[in-house]
Amino acid sequence: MALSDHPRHPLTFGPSPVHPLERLSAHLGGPRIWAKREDVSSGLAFGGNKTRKLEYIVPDILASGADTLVSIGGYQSNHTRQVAAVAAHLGLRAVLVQERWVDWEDPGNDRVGNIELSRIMGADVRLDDAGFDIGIRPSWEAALADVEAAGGTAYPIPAGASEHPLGGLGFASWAHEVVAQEAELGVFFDTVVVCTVTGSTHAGMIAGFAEIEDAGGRPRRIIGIDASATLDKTRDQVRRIADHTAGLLELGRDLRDDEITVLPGWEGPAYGIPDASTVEAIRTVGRLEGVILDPVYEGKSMAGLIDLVGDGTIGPDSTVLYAHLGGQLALNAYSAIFD
Ligand code: 5PA
Repeated sequence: MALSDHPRHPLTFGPSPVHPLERLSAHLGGPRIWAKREDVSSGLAFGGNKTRKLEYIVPDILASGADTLVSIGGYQSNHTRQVAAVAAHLGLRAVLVQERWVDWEDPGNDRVGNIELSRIMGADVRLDDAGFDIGIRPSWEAALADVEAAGGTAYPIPAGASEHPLGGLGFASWAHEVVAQEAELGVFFDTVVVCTVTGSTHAGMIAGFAEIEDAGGRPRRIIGIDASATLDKTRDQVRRIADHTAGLLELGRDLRDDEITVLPGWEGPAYGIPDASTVEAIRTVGRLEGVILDPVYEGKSMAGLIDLVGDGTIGPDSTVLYAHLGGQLALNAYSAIFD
């Protein structure tokens, strides 16, 4: 089954925009840096990478006859906010387990930004004290059971929609979209930089670009920057989801180890906690480009990009595509950093 045989329910305006970051490129003094913007490609509560993943999951939701989406994330989860938006858009209910994934005492951490929007959109938000883990959680299983016990029909969406069997397809399709945009723009992105935590964004890209390469496309590097600070779990999850997604696309071969790169070094002291490099990357891109990054995900992947240019891993002749996956709403819960 090719990607185009998998049903897709559009939740975005169309292909996400791609544009050069001219002043950042000049500042770094070597490679040309471009961004592809998942943060501005949907009208559903500011969108982001989960909106794109959910495009391939909604047909299964609708076919299942479920009336309630049940998902999980941290207090400031972007994912659960996007699930709440998609539920509202489809006329379904959403139950969201929001765990204390981050030890971060900003006033309003459990009230502003993502969680505020989820509440506005009518989601049943349930706070839970458990800490960070990208795996399957008892609190989420309990919420699923609750919905069923109350006579509802639950549709489970795991953290980041990653362990969902169709979770990798959205970013396999992203890879094909990139190739079409390259043809229009007359560029070739030899390096893609992407933030990775629950893994299906990065994994979907790996599977999609493998398919493109096997069909005669030019090879390129997909560099995942870990923001989970639980590197081994994220690496395993990226590998597992990439293999599974490659199977859905009938790639017909195993993915090679060199196709899967998840780099540590910019995760900060823990998931959700920025370090000096995260904050510096956010300020740099804000001041040079007027483009906003967040301290949990995109600030960390941008810090990685900047350092990889600095140490020559990304060479001066490279043309780089930075995947901007959204996430800015969490900035509301990090006000103290920029006081
Ligand atoms: C997230 C995830 P993956 O989880 O697919 O690896 O994507 C990482 C990522 N950028 C990158 C942004 C803005 C993200 O929101 N967010 C999670 C959430 O609950 O919001 C799944 C963790």
